[in-house]
Amino acid sequence: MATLAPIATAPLERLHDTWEARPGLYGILATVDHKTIGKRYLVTSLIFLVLGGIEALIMRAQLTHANAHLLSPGAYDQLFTMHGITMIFWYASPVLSGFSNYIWPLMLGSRDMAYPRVNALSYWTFLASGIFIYTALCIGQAPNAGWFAYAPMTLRPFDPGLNMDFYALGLIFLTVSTTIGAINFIGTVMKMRAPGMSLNRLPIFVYGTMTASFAAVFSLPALTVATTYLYFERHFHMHFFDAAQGGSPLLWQHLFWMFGHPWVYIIVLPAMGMVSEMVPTFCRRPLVAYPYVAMSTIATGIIGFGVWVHHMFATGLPGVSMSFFSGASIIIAIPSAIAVFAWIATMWLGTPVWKTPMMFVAGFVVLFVIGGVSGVVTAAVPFDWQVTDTYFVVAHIHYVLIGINVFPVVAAFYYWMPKMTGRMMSETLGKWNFWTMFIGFNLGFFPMHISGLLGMPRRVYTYPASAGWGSVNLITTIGSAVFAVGVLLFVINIFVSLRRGAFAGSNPWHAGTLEWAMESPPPPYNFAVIPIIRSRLPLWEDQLGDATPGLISGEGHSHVSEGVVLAEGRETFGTSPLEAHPLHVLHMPEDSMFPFLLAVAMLGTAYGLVFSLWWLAILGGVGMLACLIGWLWPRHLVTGERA
Ligand code: HEM
Ligand SMILES: [Cu+2]
Repeated sequence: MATLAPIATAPLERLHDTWEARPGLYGILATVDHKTIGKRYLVTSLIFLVLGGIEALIMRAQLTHANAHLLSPGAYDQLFTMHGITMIFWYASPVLSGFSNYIWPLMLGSRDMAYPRVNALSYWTFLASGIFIYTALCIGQAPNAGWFAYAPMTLRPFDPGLNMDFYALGLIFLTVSTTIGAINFIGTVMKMRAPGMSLNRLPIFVYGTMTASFAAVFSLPALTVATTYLYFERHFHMHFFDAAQGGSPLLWQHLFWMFGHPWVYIIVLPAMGMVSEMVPTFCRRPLVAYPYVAMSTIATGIIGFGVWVHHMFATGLPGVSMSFFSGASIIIAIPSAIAVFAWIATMWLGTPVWKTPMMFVAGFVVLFVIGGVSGVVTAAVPFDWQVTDTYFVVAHIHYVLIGINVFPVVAAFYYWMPKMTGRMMSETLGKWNFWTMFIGFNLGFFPMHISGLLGMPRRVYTYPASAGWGSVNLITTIGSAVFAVGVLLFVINIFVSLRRGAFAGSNPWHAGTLEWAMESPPPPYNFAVIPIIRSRLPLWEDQLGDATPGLISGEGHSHVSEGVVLAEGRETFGTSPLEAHPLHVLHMPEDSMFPFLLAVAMLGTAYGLVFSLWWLAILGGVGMLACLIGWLWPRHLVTGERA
């Protein structure tokens, strides 16, 4: 197996000095290291997962039995909305960005992302927008119209507090982070791959995040437009959504779901990609049908733009358009099914090793199938009319979101944490973790299908005893509590492994992809020499020989320990988009305070706008401008840099 051969120490020290962040506060705030940023993303989004989970448990406590009085209707509204937006926007997508940020350059054989400062800005704006939205909860004026915030409910006459102003501005703020993050991923995949890592040698995880990033760039503008309209309508009496004044409430729904459905794929495709990395490792064979899985990832991303109206079947649209969108929604299951068959075939043909990540992956496949089936049936218009806005849909979204996002994410923590920290997570605790989460989840969420079919509407703070929904709800609450214990075990396992986990070494799972080539945790410069790639699984070439996928006879093998050192300042290769031919040596930027300061200024503006403190908004705006000027100011080349 290829490992790093010792190279002369002098360049290593130089590399270390150039790439390491400065100690102290400056280093903390100014670092642009993708590994640090990735870890911050992961920790912050886990905190949001816990916050959203606490909100969920409070709701479940209220719903345990009929006529409960733990929460007022207004408080319940704020809780389900905060729970929904926290999970969807501040947990599910950022946690995947965290993994991609950390893993991508290692997997691609690069020393950083394409735009390291933009990367830092995307983290700081993510954090700042989260602080902003939780300010609303702290002052008791959290968003309260559901995560998709339908007009006209959200307009001033019906919702006069600051609640929906926080929603509109918070999402615009977060969109900045997500958009620039996505552009960074696209730039990275196009330019920053190790020489020889052609498109047919890219890991599926990279395909997943890449597709999600394109989808984000094309779908987020619809959300920005919708939320900007909402803010303008609420503050400046414009009438985008007010039917009485010639606006249209349906305009909100179209804009929101044009963004909203692609977003669903944004928070599942990278997770499916992570599964496609773990399955081969634990089944000890390359992924079956790699090209089809790669293509199906892209196909899902594209078809995902043509199904949004399935969220609007109950709005009275013409039958023809409904049948079109119903058909598209059924068709989109096909590419997902291709991926499922590929994983099952890989397990079938390989020899699965049942480590904790693999158990979560197998659990994910089961939940994915259940969530997929409840999705396909709701794509049929008459069935949707029966179950829309009932707990059947709540069951469906949780099977999809927890099944396709949370389970793979937990698997990925078990899988990649050893790379990030140098220590293994406990397998014993891991098994407990898996079974409590899996059993708790199914116990809690499967019965929601039944309460939905029994007619229980979503977003109700309580129900009468005569409705007959008491026992299903009791079971649901118990299951949710068991699931929460599972999440707690997971968090405990993280902390335990940080202190006492066994040392991981460079490649504890004997995986085949490049991120396992260097020691764990990786040095600040990632690779001592820039690797040269000749197959899809560079670290398995010794075992698989000529059967390694992506190997072309006559081209030779991958080199991980020999290659170009590039140690004159922060340097890495820029390569061509298709074949990854080395084109030029890229000079990567130094650390900078401007991304952090820019995010602080944006936070100021957001507070100014929400509280109508115009002086603060203007001050923030001036601050932003100043930061941008500082950021873009032409620098003189310092010693060691090359033009
Ligand atoms: C312990 C785990 C969880 C529990 C017990 C839970 C429970 C709930 C409950 C009780 C509701 C409100 C139902 C209603 O009144 O209509 C809800 C809504 C929702 N949940 Fe969860 N949830 C959990 C985890 C998650 C996760 C991980 C995600 C996403 C990644 C998520 C996404 C949503 C969404 C999008 C809604 C809809 C909010 C809305 O109606 O606007 N949930 N959940
Ligand atoms: Cu959808």
